[in-house]
Amino acid sequence: MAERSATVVVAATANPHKLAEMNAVFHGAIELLPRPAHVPEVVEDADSFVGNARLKARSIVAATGRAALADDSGLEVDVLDGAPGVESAYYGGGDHDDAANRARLLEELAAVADEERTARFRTVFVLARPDGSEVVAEGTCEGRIGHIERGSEGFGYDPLFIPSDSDGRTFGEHTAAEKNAISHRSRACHALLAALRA
Ligand code: ITT
Repeated sequence: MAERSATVVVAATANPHKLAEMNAVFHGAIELLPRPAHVPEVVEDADSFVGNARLKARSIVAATGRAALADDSGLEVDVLDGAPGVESAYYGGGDHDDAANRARLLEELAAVADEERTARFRTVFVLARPDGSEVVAEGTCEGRIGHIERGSEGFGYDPLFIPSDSDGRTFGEHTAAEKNAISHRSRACHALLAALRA
């Protein structure tokens, strides 16, 4: 039987952690070409993950004329009505200042008891094509927010996020392979692969 050929897309992300996680799960089934250096960062001003992922993917399609894959993702904390959500990257005031983002989150939750610290990571992919068509896929990972930072693996909010599907360690204390087995991003990757096969 002939092997199915890989889908080749330009990666919209400028975040090397995301890229590494995606490549580990796609394992070549989707080949990610590097984001061209000349493409300016898009202003992510949509009010939803899918809206921002579409903005990012479409800007790459416009600049390259090729299909592009964008991931917009973030953390939704129930007691904060879903915040930081689409503001996850700059919740602490800076731009992608992970330490400041985590510090603000701990501050907002200072008086919140364990059972009310439920949260989830969400990833939404938009694969946009030059003909205007697109494929959307999503993945979530349920968990809760710890009281202190633990571990130095991963990125962003990982040292504070304790996934429900594991043993009480934060994502910061999971190896890359362990995180990829249960993460929102890997679930979104599998959903995207399934949608492309359908
Ligand atoms: P691109 O837009 O270039 O893809 P980005 O880092 O700006 O990269 P987002 O706009 O989607 O990505 O912001 C996502 C933020 O949410 C990110 O900066 C982290 O703070 C957080 N985040 C997303 N996925 C995460 C994960 O797997 N672990 C920890 N934090 C995560």
